[in-house]
Amino acid sequence: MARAQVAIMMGSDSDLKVMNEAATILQEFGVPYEIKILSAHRTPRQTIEYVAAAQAKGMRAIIAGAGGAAHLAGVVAAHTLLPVIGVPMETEYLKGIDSLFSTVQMPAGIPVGCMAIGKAGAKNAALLVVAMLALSDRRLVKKLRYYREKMTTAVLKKNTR
Ligand code: RP5
Repeated sequence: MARAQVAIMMGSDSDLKVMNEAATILQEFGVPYEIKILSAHRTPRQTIEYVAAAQAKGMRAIIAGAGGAAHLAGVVAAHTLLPVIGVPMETEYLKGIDSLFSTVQMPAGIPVGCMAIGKAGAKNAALLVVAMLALSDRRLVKKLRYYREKMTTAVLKKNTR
């Protein structure tokens, strides 16, 4: 099996259903990935150890989904030079606004790219990683172009009904 290029991390297995959207996109584009459930507060040591080793293992980017006081992406970003993209999870009481603000409001110096709340964010996180990898991979450029063409066709088709 090819070495993983992307780590899809999440704070809890309750995030898995949403974060699987990112996995599906990476699969579609043939980008090898690894899924890790590690929490910034429940497994702090293991989270840092995993992230610190990621670049040397050949990872090129990390996607981190978390909900509530969602500090996973920020903690991850603090322990690696790899680009980190955060996905705020929808939550029961504050509907993900808590996760969004926690993820997006990183103080200057340690960037986290923040996507939309929930499934759209998870999908787009993977598509953004694909676009980053496509900078040095023509095969991915072609696939991205095809992906967008398919979307365009699907929308236009709805007008012919
Ligand atoms: C965060 O707390 C996780 O990312 C999850 O979104 C949220 C709730 O976790 P569980 O209580 O469902 O495990 O750390």
